[in-house]
Amino acid sequence: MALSRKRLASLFLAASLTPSLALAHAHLQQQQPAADSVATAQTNTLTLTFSEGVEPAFSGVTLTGPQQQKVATGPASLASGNDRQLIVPIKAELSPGNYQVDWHVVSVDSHKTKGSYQFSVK
Ligand SMILES: [Cu+2]
Repeated sequence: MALSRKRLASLFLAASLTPSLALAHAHLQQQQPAADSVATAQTNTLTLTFSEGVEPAFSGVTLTGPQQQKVATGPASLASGNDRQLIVPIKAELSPGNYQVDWHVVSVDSHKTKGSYQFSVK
């Protein structure tokens, strides 16, 4: 049975769309506290917004403080109704100095991405 012209067209469309979908990794678009900003000592949450949905069970951050110490953080979860936004509770008061956030995520298309940014506390 010959494929109809319409069916053939949709197959070509699917084939041409697949590579671009596979390349859609989760890139960090926004973060709170913002990269290179000055946050308050009361900051108790890191919020990271990505370009696509992420899997919280396979995503997380490491927060490193001014004396290169690891700052305790809770498990990452998704913002309600937004699978592109990862929320990480900070379990310690932040002393003044520079902080580095090293993040890693697995996006809903199962690709891994990672990166880092810094902020400081007055
Ligand atoms: Cu991807």
